[in-house]
Amino acid sequence: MTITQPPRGAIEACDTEPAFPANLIDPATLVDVAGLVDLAKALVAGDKGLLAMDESTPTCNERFAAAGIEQNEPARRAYRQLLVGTPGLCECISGAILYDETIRQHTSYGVPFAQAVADAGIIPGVKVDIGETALAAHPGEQVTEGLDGLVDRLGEYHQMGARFAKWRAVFTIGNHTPTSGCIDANASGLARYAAVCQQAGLVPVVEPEVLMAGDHNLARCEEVTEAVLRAVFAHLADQRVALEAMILKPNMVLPGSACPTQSGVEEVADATLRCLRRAVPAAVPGVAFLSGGQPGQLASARLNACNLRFPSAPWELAFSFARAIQHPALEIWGGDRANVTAAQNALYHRARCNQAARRGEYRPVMERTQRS
Ligand code: 5MM
Repeated sequence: MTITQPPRGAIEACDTEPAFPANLIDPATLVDVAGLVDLAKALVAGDKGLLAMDESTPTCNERFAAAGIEQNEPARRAYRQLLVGTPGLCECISGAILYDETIRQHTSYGVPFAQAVADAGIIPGVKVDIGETALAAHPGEQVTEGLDGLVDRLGEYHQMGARFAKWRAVFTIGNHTPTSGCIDANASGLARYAAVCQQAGLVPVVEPEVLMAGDHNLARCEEVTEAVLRAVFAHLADQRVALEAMILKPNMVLPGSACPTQSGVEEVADATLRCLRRAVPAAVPGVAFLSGGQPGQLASARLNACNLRFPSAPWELAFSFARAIQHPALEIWGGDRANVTAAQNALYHRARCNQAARRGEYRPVMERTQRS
């Protein structure tokens, strides 16, 4: 589909701008919207999900240190090669999100990482934000950076083989947070990133994460998540982002990790879907949840409940987990080459469990059957 622009006067005369996809893309930067729509659909098709393996170097090192693994570039490369080389991974995983360091690396066989991902039957993607910084005049709140030079970086990533991108913004629940200033600044950043991505021919994965840290209850998380998502979609509309050609990567609606009342999986699924229905347009093809520090089995059970209880949701309800899918594999590997196969089997197992959860067919008994 090629989008052409109506005469400029036609747009300027409008009091309210028509929503995408009505002829709003500048002819100087014609975008193959149909290609992006197909790609976005492919990322959430069937019962597959995304593998988030885009931990920044500090985060990766932190997780390596906790598992007693050396923290250096060869170790990070070896671990990412282990993940990508997992036999059969493409049965459950449609796309893998790489980090800047990884997409610039080659495997030990000399293959560029994005190529290795594609060779494994998985669509390569890349995290393109450069992390969070303190938001001025908003104590305790952060804003995500990375818009400067983004057009050039996206061109480079596309040449390296990336076909989608990811940008994460974080929101902390406190007595007086998140503030409207923090929500607005981050929603604006997410929307500007998404528009630039589509212009560069990459599908944007838009990740507004309301953090689980805190003692707030489920209702408070629902209230905040809804406010954040409403702001994000208002900014996406302002920036003329094609909703059909993006993926939303939100948190599930959960009580804070320190909340004395922890809700059941059905309650979490109901709150999550109520929130999404209120704030996420049906044009978005897929919602790929982050795990946010949930234990792997619980994340699978909650994703399962979402799919089981809402089979006719307008969006695919998928996953884009990092910790909840990688954690057992990382622990088993421990930096030792002798453990690679066992670690890959653990990764494959969690991927299979989440694949079953996509169909509403995950059962705790599945945890007892793992290939060896
Ligand atoms: C929330 O983090 C994303 C999903 O991971 P979980 O499933 O573990 O919550 C993840 O893609 C994250 O954005 C990357 O790990 C990068 O995080 P850092 O902190 O390294 O930028």
